[in-house]
Amino acid sequence: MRAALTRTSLTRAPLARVSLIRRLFAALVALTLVASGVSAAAAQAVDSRIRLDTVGYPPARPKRASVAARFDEFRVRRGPDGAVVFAGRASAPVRNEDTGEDIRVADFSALKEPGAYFLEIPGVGRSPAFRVARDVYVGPFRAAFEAMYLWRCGSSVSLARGGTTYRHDACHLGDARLDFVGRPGERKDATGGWHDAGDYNKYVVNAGVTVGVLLRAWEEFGPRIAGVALDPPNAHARLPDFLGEIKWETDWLLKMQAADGSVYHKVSTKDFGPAVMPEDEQTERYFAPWSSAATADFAAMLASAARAFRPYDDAYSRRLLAASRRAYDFLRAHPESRRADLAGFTTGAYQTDDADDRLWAAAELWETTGERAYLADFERRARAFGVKFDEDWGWSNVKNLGMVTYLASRRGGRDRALVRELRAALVSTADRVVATSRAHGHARTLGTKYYWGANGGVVNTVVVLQAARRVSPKAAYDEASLDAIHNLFGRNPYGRSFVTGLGHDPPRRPHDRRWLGRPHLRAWPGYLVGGGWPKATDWADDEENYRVNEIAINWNAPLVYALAAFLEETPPAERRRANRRAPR
Ligand code: 9MR
Ligand code: 9MR
Ligand code: ZN
Repeated sequence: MRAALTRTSLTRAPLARVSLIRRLFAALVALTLVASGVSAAAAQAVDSRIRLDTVGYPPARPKRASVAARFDEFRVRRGPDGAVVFAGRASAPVRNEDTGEDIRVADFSALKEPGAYFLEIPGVGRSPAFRVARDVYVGPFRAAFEAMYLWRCGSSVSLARGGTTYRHDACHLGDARLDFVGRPGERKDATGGWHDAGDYNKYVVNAGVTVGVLLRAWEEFGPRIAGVALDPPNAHARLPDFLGEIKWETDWLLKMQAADGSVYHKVSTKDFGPAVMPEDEQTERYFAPWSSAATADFAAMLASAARAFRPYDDAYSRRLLAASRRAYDFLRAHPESRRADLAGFTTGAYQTDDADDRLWAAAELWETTGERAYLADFERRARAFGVKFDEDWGWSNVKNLGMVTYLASRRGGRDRALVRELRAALVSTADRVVATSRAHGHARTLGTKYYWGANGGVVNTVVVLQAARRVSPKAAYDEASLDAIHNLFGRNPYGRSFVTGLGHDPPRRPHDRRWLGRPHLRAWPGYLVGGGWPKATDWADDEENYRVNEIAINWNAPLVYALAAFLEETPPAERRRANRRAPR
């Protein structure tokens, strides 16, 4: 395996390779174990009671499996030859409320040698194969981020992975009509951007948290991200690939602003459309009236993007900042929270009060411009919120993004007392996440909270944990961050990965119109599904069940963020190699 870790495996999606290696590997394991006298039945049965990260672990980090069965001893065997490389004992049982199971932990953190392995527990079975490698999350990072490209609207997309080409033709080139915004019969250009989810509509509020989290990843882990070659490479090579993809969204966002500075809430069909490829959706799509949350999120995203793009494209950066300021000025003249009038629509609503969105906008505009009026606005709003961070947050609550930007700032002029209080609030929030994760049978950072899209919430906790690590560098914050990833890749009640194309037995039928109702079409790779709710065990890999098995941009973005945080496990020399692009 080590020898196979060449530039190619670091830079190209390892999906094909991994599945081929897995198959070879499974065959080998079976043969070797039979030959060495291990009972074939015990050796071959992957048992879903043994739950671990089926993608794998960075060598130096903790490694734990949750086992929903009674056992005393476990072994770790090396994939290729079946050799026992580690043996350990079960922890005392903990009650897992989610599933009503007693969970015992198998801790194999001491195993640090890179390789491919599986756990074997006499009397229970074996785990799926997993890797230990410094670059273990490079491929998943690429897949989760390239999934954003595959969501592009307004152009054709095409990506070859694992012997399959995922493609569609240019779609929704008529976006969009202005009938609901006072100009019946007229049309204005709103092409581009990413589809929201399993539906093809485009919602500014949900773009907000998505772009916000992706730009946080860039701000915090930019140099590491830049070391990973991504598809598609930025066409003009003026931008890092990562920013090139984000520009696809910000270009669209610029088209969502009205002349008065307000921002339209969405572009959408009136009702959810049929299960056809995007280019075959022929129903008219409309601008929806403005909302103050969309306008504030727009101001926040574009101010943040102006910072990210400044070193590469100053003119574009200035254009983004000017649009952001116009949105903010509009909001100052309209201080009340205003929901969009969505009377004409039955598609996604994304309605939310705007106090957190306005706070976020003020923080980003201040960080980008250094102007005191934005700072004063942010600080007043932060106090009004009671100086707090939230463990659980998302599209309807983005104040963490503003708070994190303010705390991470190197600008002078901040209110020292507020900085101190916010730091303390951040650390205590992160400590609660750590405690929650430690008390949970599957080390889930959201504990026993389940709701629509909660898998996205699990990785959103990583943004808080990483911010806390910068204030107070405790190992526990990285550990809990990794626990969030491990939970989504298989340390969960199913022992399965929740991300298409990655890890063991991933979702094959998420709710998405690109393959819905056409069972011969394979689900596209790199997508995180929403997950079971109201109970942990309510997930089903059922394409009709959009409540638990849809995919969405705001769930993939924090997955990208979390994986980006651990690209650091790739040492600099390998990162430099990864920088050189391998042939397609
Ligand atoms: O497919 C839609 C999905 O993208 C949304 O998240 C979901 C909830 O808003 O709604 C789905 O559309 C369903 C609609 O609400 C009711 N009729 C069946 C649709 C699923 O095909
Ligand atoms: O993620 C959204 C979730 O918080 C809401 O409870 C749910 C119902 O309103 O809608 C989810 O968002 C969907 C959106 O409305 C339409 N596109 C698909 C989104 C993910 O299911
Ligand atoms: Zn489209």
